[in-house]
Amino acid sequence: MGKLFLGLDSSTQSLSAVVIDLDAGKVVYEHSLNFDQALPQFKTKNGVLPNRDPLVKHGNPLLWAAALDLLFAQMKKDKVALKNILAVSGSGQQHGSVYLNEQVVAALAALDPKKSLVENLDGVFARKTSPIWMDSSTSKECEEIRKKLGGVKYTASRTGSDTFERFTGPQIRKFYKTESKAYEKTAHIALVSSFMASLLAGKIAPIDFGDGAGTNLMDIRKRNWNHDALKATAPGLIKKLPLLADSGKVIGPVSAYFTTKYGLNPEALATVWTGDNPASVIGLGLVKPGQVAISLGTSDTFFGTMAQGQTDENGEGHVFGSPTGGYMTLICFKNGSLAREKIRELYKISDWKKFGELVQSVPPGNNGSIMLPWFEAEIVPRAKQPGLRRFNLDEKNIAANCRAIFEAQALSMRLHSQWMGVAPEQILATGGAANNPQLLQVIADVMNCRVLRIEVSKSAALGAALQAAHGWLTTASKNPKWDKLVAPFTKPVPGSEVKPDKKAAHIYDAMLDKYADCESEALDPV
Ligand code: XUL
Repeated sequence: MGKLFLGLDSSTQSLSAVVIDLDAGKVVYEHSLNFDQALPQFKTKNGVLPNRDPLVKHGNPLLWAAALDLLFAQMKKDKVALKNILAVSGSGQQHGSVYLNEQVVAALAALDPKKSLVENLDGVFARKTSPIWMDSSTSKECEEIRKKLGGVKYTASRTGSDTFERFTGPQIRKFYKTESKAYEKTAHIALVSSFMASLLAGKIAPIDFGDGAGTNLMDIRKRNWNHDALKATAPGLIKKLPLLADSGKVIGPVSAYFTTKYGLNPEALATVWTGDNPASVIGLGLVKPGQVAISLGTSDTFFGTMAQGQTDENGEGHVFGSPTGGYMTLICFKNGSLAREKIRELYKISDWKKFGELVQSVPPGNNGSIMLPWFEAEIVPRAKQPGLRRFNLDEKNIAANCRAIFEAQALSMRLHSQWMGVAPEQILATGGAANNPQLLQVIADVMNCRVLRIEVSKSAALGAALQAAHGWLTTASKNPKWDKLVAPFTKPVPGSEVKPDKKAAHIYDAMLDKYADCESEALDPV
């Protein structure tokens, strides 16, 4: 058996574990625990507590702690070699916040293995529930903070993103405004990631630069809490926030709670956690500037790595610290598979193979036809009015409409990633729609670079395990290299490479401006 590392991912709906054998370059264990099913007493639906206000989405931090107990019990039952794990790291759903009172420090230091984590945490919360990333109830607070910071451009260039409803700063501001007594009693504010790391370390854990950048409170370049942003958010905030640190940095040995109760190696190191997106960047092997991946799911997400922290002055994209030390970007297009499926339904096309044939029957550039497939209000670009828009595109021409949606999605990706100043050498595609060869071909042609498919089932938990390995090796003065570390775990699917067609790429170079004009016209009609 080689060196074993454990990565955990506390996501919206589940807690997952991945154990890697670093020397064998293999994942040796994976397990996911679904919150609704495993812990029905918390009454969540898809991990979220019911609320009368559809904009309010909260989770329960005790549920996350209970899940940690259950997952360790499961690993023990599954005979995972917990006594050989050298370090543990993790990732959490980004932006979610946990509000703790001053009793938490003593409670964490004395976690009693005879009790459950839930019992151990009795009385430590200053707020019973945690707003999570799906919450969109803070538009007013976003406006207030943005205004105090001097507008979209300044907010984005300073904190890495414009203010967003789900980001922690606006959420903290709403808590301060609506429950000021409880805010005063809050001694420590944690993110989901740092809360879970605190349980494992038995002490308040730092927030890393990846997840810290999802708060609208951290200076993206200086990597410290930004005084102006703190002041614009709520009084006395600096005292309530933990230190910022590199993800994977060793906090100390794991709490005796886990060694006594589950047989985890007493010398195992607990390290700083990060957000699920920064962890996925590692789990997909994006460790060098210029590397890009796209996740083609319900929404399409574009992840890229950058050496410098350029920010998007339009305030659409996000810049987070990357666990490898540089920066990563996240651009989320809401109308991904959601929109592709809508077009398929609209034209009653039996399957994706047929859809692909229709796409191929029309030449690249679609004879000048353009579509904006914003079935749902779009995030990038910020289009508040949903709707399908066609430009020089005949509604009745089925094949042209099929080609138009693929081209629109790829052109939008190219247009809205330009601020990064990164011309990708290759793009890794993951998610359900990455199985669609025609979609990958259009992306390769529009982006003018090769596209390869990668299949990693739990990219965040895998990234967390690799982060644990990196932290442990660094502490052992082994000077680990990220590219070597991730390589065996992040190989693209053999034979999946799609090469750009030079002629098509030329056509799309010319089409980009036209596409941008269509967007401008739709967003700001004259
Ligand atoms: C990123 C975001 C989501 C969550 C999902 O900004 O809000 O991707 O991290 O867990």
